[in-house]
Amino acid sequence: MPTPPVVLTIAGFDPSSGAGVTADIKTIAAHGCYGVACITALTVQSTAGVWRIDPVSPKLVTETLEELAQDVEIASVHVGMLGSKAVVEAVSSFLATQKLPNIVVDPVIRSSSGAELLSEAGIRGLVKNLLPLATVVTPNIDEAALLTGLNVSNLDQMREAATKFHELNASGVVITGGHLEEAVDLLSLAGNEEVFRAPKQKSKSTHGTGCAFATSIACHLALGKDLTESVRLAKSYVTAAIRNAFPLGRGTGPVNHLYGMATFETTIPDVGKEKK
Ligand code: PXL
Repeated sequence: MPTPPVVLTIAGFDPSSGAGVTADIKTIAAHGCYGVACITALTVQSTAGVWRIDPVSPKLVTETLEELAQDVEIASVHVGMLGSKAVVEAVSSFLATQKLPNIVVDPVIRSSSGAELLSEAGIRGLVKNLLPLATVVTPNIDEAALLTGLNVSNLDQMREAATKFHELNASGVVITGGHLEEAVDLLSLAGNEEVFRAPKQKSKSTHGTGCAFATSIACHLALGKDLTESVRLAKSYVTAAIRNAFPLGRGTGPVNHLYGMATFETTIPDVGKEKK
């Protein structure tokens, strides 16, 4: 069996597995890659909302990342929720020293239910130290507005925000406008842009769409696709994961990360069967 590309996700833990590292590992497996993870924060949450956030110590984060980087060849990195300024700094200095390829930064600031997931100081650290290291940064329109200080609610404003992200030294930018009347995403890369349009999807199962999108981009980059193709394929993955979702919990349910997985059948059919 050939070794699949290894995708590293650096993100928080959502016990309901709609978002965060456990969701990311599902996404990575769904793409045929191998997932390794560094947890940045524990949260108490369910589909109903986020109730508590405990950041992991920056030292534990650094040690985890260094241990993984020494052991396996990392083909791409997904950075999700970081949870504290100290963890933003630990992750930034790790990535600055290691020079890993294909770094996808999802600037997680607030949960869809409105909980604050990163402080003002953490956001400043992310802009200063992490954006310049990103192959691509994937804010939704609210995060884009918060990070650039601009209004971002239509395509022209998304273009202005993308320019601002480039001024902040982000190499590629995808701004996702899934909440707009016509769902539109803008990819801006070295002076070129690509607009992805899709009909808006009405669904109660959208918890984790941002994590799934950014992680899917990281997987496609790891598999050797270019950025434009990776974004197109990631958008299609998330659309399918929403369409194939099942109801779960009282609140916003998870997307179905593993919609493409066949029912499990052992490939060694006679294991466990008694020989007569
Ligand atoms: O969707 C943003 C997000 C990312 N990561 C973790 C989360 C959330 C939202 O709740 O909990 C761990």
